[in-house]
Amino acid sequence: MESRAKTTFLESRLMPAERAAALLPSRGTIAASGFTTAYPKVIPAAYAQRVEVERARGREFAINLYTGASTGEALDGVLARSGAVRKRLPFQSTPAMRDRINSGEIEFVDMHLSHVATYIAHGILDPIDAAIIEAVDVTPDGRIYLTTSSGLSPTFVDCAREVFVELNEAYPAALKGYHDIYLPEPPPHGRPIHITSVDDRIGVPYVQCDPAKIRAVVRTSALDAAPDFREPDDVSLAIAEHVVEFILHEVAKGRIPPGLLPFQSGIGNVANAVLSCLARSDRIESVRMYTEVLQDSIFDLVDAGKLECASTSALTFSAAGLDRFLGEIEELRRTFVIRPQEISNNPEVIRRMGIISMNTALEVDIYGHVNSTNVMGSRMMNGIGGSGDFTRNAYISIFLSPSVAKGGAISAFVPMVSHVDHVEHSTQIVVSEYGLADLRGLGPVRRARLLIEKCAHPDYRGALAEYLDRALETAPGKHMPHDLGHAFDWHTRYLQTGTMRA
Ligand code: 0RQ
Repeated sequence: MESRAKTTFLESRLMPAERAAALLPSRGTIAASGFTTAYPKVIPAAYAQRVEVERARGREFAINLYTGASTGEALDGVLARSGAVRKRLPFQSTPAMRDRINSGEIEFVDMHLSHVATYIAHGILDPIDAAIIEAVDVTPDGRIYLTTSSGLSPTFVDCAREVFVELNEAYPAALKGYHDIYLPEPPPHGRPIHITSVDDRIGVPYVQCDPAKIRAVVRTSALDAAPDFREPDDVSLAIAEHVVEFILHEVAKGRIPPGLLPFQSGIGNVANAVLSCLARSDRIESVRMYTEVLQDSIFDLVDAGKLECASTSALTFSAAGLDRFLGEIEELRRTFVIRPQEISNNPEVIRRMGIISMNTALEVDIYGHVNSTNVMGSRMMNGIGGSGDFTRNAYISIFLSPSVAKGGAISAFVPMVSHVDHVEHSTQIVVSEYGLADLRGLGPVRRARLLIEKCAHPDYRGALAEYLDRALETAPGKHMPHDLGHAFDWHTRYLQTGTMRA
């Protein structure tokens, strides 16, 4: 009976990607699943083809594209190149999208990931005409079972006028049960979010949709473009070792309980190396993660028998990592939980659970302001993502950065950052391969001296100290002295000569 209902439901909705793409709007807002992984792939490709054909005939396309976080070439790449995207939010990392944002062709709204759902629900952002959601299953009563991320999909399904499902048959049905779908209640009388332990489940394993809104179901077996993680290099390993030493020091001081606090870890190779190092340390017995992305390094913790549980909004595995995950999908369900980003990045939960956040910076200034997004103050890299949600609310916020970039031509430690994402008030611990600066409880000038001594590359330390001394001499205020006429000399020198070195 149930299976007949399913067949009937699917028969009435199943169609090729081209037909589904033809039903999407040419103007308005398209929201898509995807938080590093689990973005739709075949409907966007068909839509991009349609855009090409119809634009040649003079039709105009202008869409806003919302997702949970970054996606891949199959969504951001093809749609950016199609010329249909006018506005993109809240995070991206695909070269084609990044280039068009930086050329001024696409308006990018770089947002805290925890804010997006509120902006949609309260009508601050344009309403969603169509949501395209990758799923492992969809039932006649409108239950949509998501694949490897949750992100904003529950909110998109809830708010969209129409829903398009990409039914991805590359994933086994055993993925069902990984998700814990629960959305915060609106203010002013919303109840607290009842997560007191990383592995608490408070919702249901599917996204409920009004079946009448499901306009199309398209079958696919296309996989996400898997990231490639490098073996940790010496710089990443040195950074990771400083972090582990610091955590153990805080435990010894009684500032972190012996069972540790849950960790959040950002994206990229350095973050991956830190988790691997936690797994290898014989002085760390168990780890809990309350984070937004899990990368391959989570398996180092699993193999070391140290992973108690991991809450995330996305599984972001390399091809080998995904194989391993699929091979152990039944056992890992006890350990992993995938949550909507309104929950994984929820400031109240992060603060209450005492998270230790670890994110990567592009550059840090002598007083601890952090730039995570805009290279040389203007060229967008990826976006702030969830780094602000975690940093601002963490019990301990850690920023990681190699001391130099581009073979030493750029110092990651500068007199004044060329763009600010995280202010000195939120930045507590800064780590480079040279050392760790604990900025907590220090005034600006002492912070500056410590950051220069512990974190800056030796080639740039002298020049940073000179800048600070000159600022102390010349600035009208000695609280956070700056030599404003020269604060950006290093950046302008790099732009003019290709190096920050004098
Ligand atoms: O460029 O590869 O062309 O040489 O930046 O740097 O060292 O590979 O580091 O991949 O971890 O990325 C901040 C971008 C770091 C990332 C950032 C150049 C460097 C290289 C990448 P090349 P690395 P990563 C959770 C948390 C914000 C969002 C966030 C990020 C490239 O971590 O997007 O934290 N963070 N989210 O050469 C110019 C500098 C530079 C520089 C490095 N000072 N100036 N270029 N580079 N420092 C996840 C989510 O929110 C979903």
